[in-house]
Amino acid sequence: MPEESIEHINFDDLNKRAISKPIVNHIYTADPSAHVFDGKIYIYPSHDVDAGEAFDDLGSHFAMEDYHVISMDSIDSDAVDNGVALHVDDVAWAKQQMWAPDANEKDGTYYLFFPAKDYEGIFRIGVATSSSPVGPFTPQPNAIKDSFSIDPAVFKDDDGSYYMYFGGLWGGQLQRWRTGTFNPEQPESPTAFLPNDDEPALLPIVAKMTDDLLEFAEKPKGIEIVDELGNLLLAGDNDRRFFEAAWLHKEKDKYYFSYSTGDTHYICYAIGDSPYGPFTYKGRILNPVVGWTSHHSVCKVDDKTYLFYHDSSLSKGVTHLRSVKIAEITYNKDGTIITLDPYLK
Ligand code: FUB
Repeated sequence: MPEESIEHINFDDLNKRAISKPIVNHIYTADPSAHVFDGKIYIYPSHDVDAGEAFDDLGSHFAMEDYHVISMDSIDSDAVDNGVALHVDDVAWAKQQMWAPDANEKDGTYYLFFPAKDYEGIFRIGVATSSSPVGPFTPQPNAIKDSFSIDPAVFKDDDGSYYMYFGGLWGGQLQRWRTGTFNPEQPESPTAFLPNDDEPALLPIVAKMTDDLLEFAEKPKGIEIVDELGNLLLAGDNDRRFFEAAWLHKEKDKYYFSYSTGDTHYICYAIGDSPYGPFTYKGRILNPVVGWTSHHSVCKVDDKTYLFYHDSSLSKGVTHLRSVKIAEITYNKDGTIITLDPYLK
């Protein structure tokens, strides 16, 4: 739901119609990446704060400094805030903007993957490790070599391989890497360097991880999202093209790549047969929420599948003060997902 329309919203009424409530309300949380480790639910969100930065289209108002891990014994139980898991001051290469993270586990070690701007103002992706899923996490001294842009999501495939999906337009800087190196020119607008509307949209990125999950095992490459005819989605197809918030999950041997369309505020998905794609666009998982951004994860808990998402209802529409929510999602027999409306009509 675009920012300009929030002044007309009656938040008391909206919150009554919301399909879910914030899982915590003592802090603002966003961009939830959910996993089940050892039978317990762990949510790795951004920790939203008001740092006094003005709203702009580069997302300068998202000036987050640390991460808290939220845990839940079951989908119906209270959510527990486990305190600061990692702070930007403890990451040697990172200067600011601890944006949407993810985590995963391998051989008893927990890995937190996070984007932040380095001292040159370039978004990179880092890794921090812990023996506990709730941290505290110890960061690597450097960002992942050849990493760029934002919103890492790390998927473990059934064969034990791990893949990182990432990328984000505008403030996420993906468009500044079109030539393979960072375009250092100061853009006058966040849309500078984007393809024309009739050109293929920028692709989200994937890279297989090394065995120790600390680096990319291969050069990152683009993931194709195509329409029903097999044509790449176009840059001007704002209702369907990738913007940010990559996530991958598997259902009945099919790979589901889901993402936010950014300026049109949908969470969409596309289905493929390989973790590298191509993925065929199938539809929407979530219609627009209150607040400019929409960001999610999909996680199976017991035998049900849940969408972890956020909105800005608790802050009464403040774009950078969001709250994580959870809603069940269901599949049709053909594997398509039934679209959720975040607020009942
Ligand atoms: O939280 C900061 C940014 O907002 C995330 O990285 C994007 O996905 C959007 O949710």
